[in-house]
Amino acid sequence: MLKKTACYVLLLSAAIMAAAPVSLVRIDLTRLSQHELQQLQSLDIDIAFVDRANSRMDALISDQTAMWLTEHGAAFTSLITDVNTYAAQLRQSGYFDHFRSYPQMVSEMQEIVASHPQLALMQDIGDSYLKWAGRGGHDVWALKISDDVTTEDSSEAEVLYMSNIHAREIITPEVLFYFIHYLIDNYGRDAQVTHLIQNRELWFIPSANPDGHEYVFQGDPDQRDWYSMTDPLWWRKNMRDNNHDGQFKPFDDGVDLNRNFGFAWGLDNDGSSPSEGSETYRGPAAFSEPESQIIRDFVKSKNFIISLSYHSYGKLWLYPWGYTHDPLPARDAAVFQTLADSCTVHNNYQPQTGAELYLTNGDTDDWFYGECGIYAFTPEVGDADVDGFHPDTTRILPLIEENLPANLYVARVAGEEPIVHYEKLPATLKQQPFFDLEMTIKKPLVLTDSVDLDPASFRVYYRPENDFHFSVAPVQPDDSTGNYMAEIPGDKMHGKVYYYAEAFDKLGRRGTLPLGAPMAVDSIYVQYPTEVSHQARQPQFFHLVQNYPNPFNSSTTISFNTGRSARLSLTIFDLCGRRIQRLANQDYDGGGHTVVWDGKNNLGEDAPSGFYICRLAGDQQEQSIKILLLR
Ligand code: 0X9
Ligand code: ZN
Repeated sequence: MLKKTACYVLLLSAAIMAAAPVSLVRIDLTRLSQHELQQLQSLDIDIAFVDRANSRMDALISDQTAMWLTEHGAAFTSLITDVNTYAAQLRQSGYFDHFRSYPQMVSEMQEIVASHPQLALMQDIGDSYLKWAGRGGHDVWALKISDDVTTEDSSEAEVLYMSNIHAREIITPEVLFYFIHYLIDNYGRDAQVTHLIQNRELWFIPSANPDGHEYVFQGDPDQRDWYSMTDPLWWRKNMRDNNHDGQFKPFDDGVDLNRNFGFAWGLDNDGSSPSEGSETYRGPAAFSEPESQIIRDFVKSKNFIISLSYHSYGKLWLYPWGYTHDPLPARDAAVFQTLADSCTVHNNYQPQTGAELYLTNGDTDDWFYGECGIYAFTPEVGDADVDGFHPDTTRILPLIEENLPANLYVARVAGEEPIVHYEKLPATLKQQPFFDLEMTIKKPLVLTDSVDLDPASFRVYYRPENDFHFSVAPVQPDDSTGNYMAEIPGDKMHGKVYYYAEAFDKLGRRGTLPLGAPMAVDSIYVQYPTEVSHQARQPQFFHLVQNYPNPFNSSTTISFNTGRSARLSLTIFDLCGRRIQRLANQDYDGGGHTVVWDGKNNLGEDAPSGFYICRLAGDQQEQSIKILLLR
């Protein structure tokens, strides 16, 4: 009898702990002891976001957990007092109209493929859990974007963009669709996009968890009320029938797909849960789930260099390891840090390892990197203080747009060789005639193999803060050290100076340091305005005259004089440093010359109105003028 009572009490307490979450709260963890933190962890609450720096976290909690927190003196504030009322209001307000349902995602991909069959194709990469189980469900679709898209070109670097592995993170497919449209719409118009589509194979899996996404979207059409269930708006996992009772029940079912991958899977119960009802249930085995198997097999069939798996929220840019605080091998740590730094230049997300956020095991990044050697990142979209899972409709576009530069950047850098290693200049310098930048031909960060450098291609680009045009400084071998040297002229410089180094390998592949320059650059701060008289080290032998007419509408004439015969190139750039048109690259005799620009880009299309930089360059000297095109 006594035994029976004990058993009953145990069951009761388990039921209390499993009570449905009713509110989203922000918990101040500073007042909890280590022991209480462990206890809190064993309550297995649904964590939405952790802010380590400020010792706080957002979590969906039941009334019982709220009582426990109060009893233990943990301060918490309600972000959403009643998650079900909130969900009902959201559904009623038409909030979901601002996001794509899974059928919408699929039909939109089909439309893109139908209208751009050369650039886009769709691949059915497998069945979701519910489809596999014969209970409805979905095909999981991947979209590929590349020129000549039906041909697999092994020389083109492959990049994977994925989102929505967690059902409720509905902003994440929007980030991908915006980028997909940006690529398709700008092909043949924007030089960078055209280059990427011609030289990369970009793959997208907009929803890695379509069953879960539909559950979030549709709600529970049968209005069932299992133990006063939480609205499906808050669902995170897939739809696996854990207890094989033939139906989906939110309390018992679902696997956290981001704990089901096969690297260090189930290493311990902190990084994932063995309990079926837990929000971080890792499943009965590594890759037990159709969705994670699909991604595993798809990734194995490709050769991805970089991957992004979008989540929300927290403004983070995470990378391995997630399962341990052990550092990565030094070379890879440097690559991850450099890539993450550059990805976060524009969105200001915090780059850090997954483990620095909290330990997990079985997440995608660890398997992608640990098993496949992919530079795998998990961006967390959205500001914890402003957005949460459901940003205001006015915030949706900014959140999407802030990730466009990183999406473009990883596409670009996946096929580039970061091949120059340079000694960073100190942050602040007193004025000197020249700042010497020393470089070695090292390969500290190699994304792909086989680098055969062309030392003649070494360049350093620099610009003052208030001028978008980069000037170039040649890089010369320094025979005494075996290194290479460049000189950034110090005269006329004050304030901030931005610079980066560039080199090409013998296949013509470009590498820069920092990676992704000119978007990512280093900077020095020049302390004093110049007092140093100009010390020209290079003989000036040509002179570029302002174009006429300027501004111009249909064509303009560019004139220059050269004091001796020389090989010169004349190139038009836009203000972002992208090459628009090469007007000349030939030998010129000494004397006066003219070249006409008809305002077209290198695809023969009209360049849009705006300022352009016209650069005349020889091997010893270069000079630029600014041109204004008005249509
Ligand atoms: O916990 C997750 O799966 C991800 N965060 S989320 O709030 N979107 O659920 C982060 C996974 C990153 N990896 C590690 N933290 N180890
Ligand atoms: Zn997530």
